[in-house]
Amino acid sequence: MTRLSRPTLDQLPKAVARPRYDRAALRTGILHLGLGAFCRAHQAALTEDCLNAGATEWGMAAASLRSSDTRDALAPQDGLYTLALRENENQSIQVIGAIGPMFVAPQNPGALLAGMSDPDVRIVSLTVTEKGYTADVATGDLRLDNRDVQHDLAHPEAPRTALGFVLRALALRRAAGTPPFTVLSCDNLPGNGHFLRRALVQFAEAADPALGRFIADDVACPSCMVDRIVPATTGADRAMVAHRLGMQDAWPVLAEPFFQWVIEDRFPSGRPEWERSGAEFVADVAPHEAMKLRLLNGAHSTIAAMGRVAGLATVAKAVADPAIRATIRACWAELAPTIAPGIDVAGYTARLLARFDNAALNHRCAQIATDASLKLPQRIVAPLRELHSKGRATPMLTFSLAAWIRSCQGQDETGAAMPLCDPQLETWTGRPGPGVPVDQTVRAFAGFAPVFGPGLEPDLAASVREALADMRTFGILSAARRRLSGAS
Ligand code: CS2
Repeated sequence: MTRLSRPTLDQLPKAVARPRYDRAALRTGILHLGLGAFCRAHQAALTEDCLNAGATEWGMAAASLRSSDTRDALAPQDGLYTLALRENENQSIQVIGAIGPMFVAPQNPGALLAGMSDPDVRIVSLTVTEKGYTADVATGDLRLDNRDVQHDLAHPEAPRTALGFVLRALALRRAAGTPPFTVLSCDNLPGNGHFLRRALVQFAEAADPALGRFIADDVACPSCMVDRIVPATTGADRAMVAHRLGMQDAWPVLAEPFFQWVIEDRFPSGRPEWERSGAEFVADVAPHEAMKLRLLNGAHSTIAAMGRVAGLATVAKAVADPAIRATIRACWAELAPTIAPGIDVAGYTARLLARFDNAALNHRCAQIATDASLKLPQRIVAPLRELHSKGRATPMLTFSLAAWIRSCQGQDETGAAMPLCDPQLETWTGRPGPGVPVDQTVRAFAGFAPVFGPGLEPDLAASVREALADMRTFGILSAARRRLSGAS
């Protein structure tokens, strides 16, 4: 079968949208770290609109920080790939050309650094997931005990971490008299720009205090809230896309049509007009970010834990279960007072449920459960503590924590294996096994600092304990129903 690539573009069916600009004339204005599905369905898709509108100075380059899989799949396609947007039976399909040069950091760190030092590059954006920041999500401090951070401090010329690359490239630009790029975090972290900046400055200070001052004074790290549900691509998705294109695409991306990108407008070296395709530029991202992290991502983590334990593999299947649906609604009701006034929580959550119901997405609970211990602090624990300090009842948020603990215990309720996919938890030597009594289990988890910092408050821990005991006795769905009805 023909393969998608520059020479085969004009053999695509007429209905398939494709780049309307001359790709050879693009300059690389953005270098993106983290060549995953999310960036290809979100930042690159919005940048594509700018390129189609003639802003040829904003072409993208992208780098994988770990594996070469995506680059290997896309290089024979000249970086072209398909974005299929699906909502139940509706589908639109587009070939995106925004990404030109691609790097695989571990294969050739010098090439990536050279790319980042190019004066044309004015933005370095990141989707490297929570753990990619090598910082403690609960405190925001750089993990100086991380082996890769230590490596980068000792060998700055060949970094391994995202922050190591950013730092080295900024140092090289400074030495060459090239203005710094703006560093744009696009990960689901609270105050992602501040979070990134703090870790970056700490990193720089550990290497060279003058570099630390330069980063603190002269490098902009705007925050932004990104949103689009982008499940991992499956073989069935590839087959569907091949059918629609009449040719093969080794790594298409599937996503929902909905997206949001709310960005703090602080780009001293310029930026694309992303507002052209619906991004919003604001002075303060925090309220939007809290809304999204707590209501969307928080619900996602609860759905993922409950769905996995109950043996419901996807978000759509899990939220079709009345007990899980009611749990999510109850969590939203508990969280509502933590959301800024002026935000239409009822409208937003109604839309969220419709998005979760999108059966065409096949969004797997196991995907969301990955690295849960790095996600819960900002999604569940922070708002829970806020509510607790105001004396508010939070029975379903503590239930969600119990569901997470239950989901870390190896086997689901159908008896199937439930692997952890959370390296931070896997290496925790104090992690209680599945047979350990509820009391001891909750005591151990409540003392797990990366999630709970100094420890979970005793009354909250008691509430988690009751929920976990119920889950063990009645099963997770009955335990949810009992809790919702006030029976436990
Ligand atoms: C999800 C997010 O995997 C996860 O943790 O909650 O990737 C979520 O789908 C996106 O943030 C939606 O914008």
